[in-house]
Amino acid sequence: MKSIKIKGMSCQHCVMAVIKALAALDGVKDVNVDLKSGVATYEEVKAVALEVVAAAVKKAGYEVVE
Ligand SMILES: [Cu+2]
Repeated sequence: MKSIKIKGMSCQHCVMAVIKALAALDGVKDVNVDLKSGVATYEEVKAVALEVVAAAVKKAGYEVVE
């Protein structure tokens, strides 16, 4: 399981936007986002570069910090 920290989420709408953005990536599944900690976790069906994940998060309006 992969784990990333995301900055900028403030409500459940943000959580859904991030989940949607990550779930749309080829190779990513089982996305979970915890609003309180800002941590997103997901499983990789195949290798997905962190830059690709970060770009998707950024496109949704948020930022990967770790
Ligand atoms: Cu929000």
